[in-house]
Amino acid sequence: MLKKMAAGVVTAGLIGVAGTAHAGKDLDAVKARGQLICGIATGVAGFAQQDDKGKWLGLDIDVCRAVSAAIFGDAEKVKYVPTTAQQRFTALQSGEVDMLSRTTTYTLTRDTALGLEFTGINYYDGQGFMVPKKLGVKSAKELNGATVCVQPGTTTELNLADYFRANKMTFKPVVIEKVEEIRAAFYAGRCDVYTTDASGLYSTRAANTPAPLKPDDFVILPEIISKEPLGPVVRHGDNQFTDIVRWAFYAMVEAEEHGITSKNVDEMLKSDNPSIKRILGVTPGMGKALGVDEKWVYNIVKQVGNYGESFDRNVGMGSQLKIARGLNALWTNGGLQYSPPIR
Ligand SMILES: N[C@@H](CCC(=O)N[C@@H](CS)C(=O)NCC(=O)O)C(=O)O
Repeated sequence: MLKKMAAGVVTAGLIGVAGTAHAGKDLDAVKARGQLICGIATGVAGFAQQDDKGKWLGLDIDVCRAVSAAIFGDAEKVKYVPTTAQQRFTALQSGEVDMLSRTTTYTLTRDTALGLEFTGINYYDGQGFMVPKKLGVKSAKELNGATVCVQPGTTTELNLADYFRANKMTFKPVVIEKVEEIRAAFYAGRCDVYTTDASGLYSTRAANTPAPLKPDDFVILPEIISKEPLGPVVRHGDNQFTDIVRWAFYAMVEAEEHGITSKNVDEMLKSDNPSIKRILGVTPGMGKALGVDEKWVYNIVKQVGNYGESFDRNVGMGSQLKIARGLNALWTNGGLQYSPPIR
């Protein structure tokens, strides 16, 4: 009895201090509008691409859908706004979009001086180089004097300069903002090398090589010259909205770790495992703490899938990209994907 009372006092105390979740201005605006506005890439197969009916699909799209499912119980309440690398931060800062989920690298300056907040890492990446096979280049160290296609407003541009300087090599940049134009320039031979995140190179090679060229005519060099942790971003100023974006993604990772999938999630509602009961809201509390419905994780997993399902379908073995899990495997399988506990 004494123990029970003590526990009750502690719980009440916590709620007293933190209060139940109050919606901030960004979350209020999303709710009032009945729609989340998600800033995405303009077209990167596997991450953000439109199918023949105009529906957006991809690993980054699934993060937007998860946030929508957490807030509205419906993954479809999203308006997608394509942004170039150059435009993306202004779009977020100005309020044109509520969040970005767009192959965006988490860096200190973006997370601070730009007034933004990264909420997680949905794809651990690194920058690479792609060249036509016929050039016979085997290593990035052989690229002295090369003409390099690069997108402005990216970490890519900065790493490129650092890498060539550090290796005492020179290069001629061909800077092009629009991704379809940079691809066209590369495939037309206007530059010897295309550099971007390795995921972007795999995606471009698999999905955008124009006939009669074949993906196999191009090689991605072995050097990965940077860390590119890609993740969702929000503006500073609405901590509850930030929390929802953060935990909507973590929920996908946590669900994978616990073996909860879009196929078995209804079955899992009957599980005796206390963690699973908490995650799926059978034992209430997590939804209340986050200020969303107790079924938030159920809705995410049922409608979007867990992280592994999303990875496989969009960029992994179930997709045309066939990217290995690598660093994006769960920590339990030797990778870096790790969700703090949902408790
Ligand atoms: N991760 C880097 C590069 C981001 C980036 O823009 N990558 C390109 C290549 S995959 C892209 O997403 N382009 C699509 C577009 O511009 O719509 C950064 O955050 O600066």
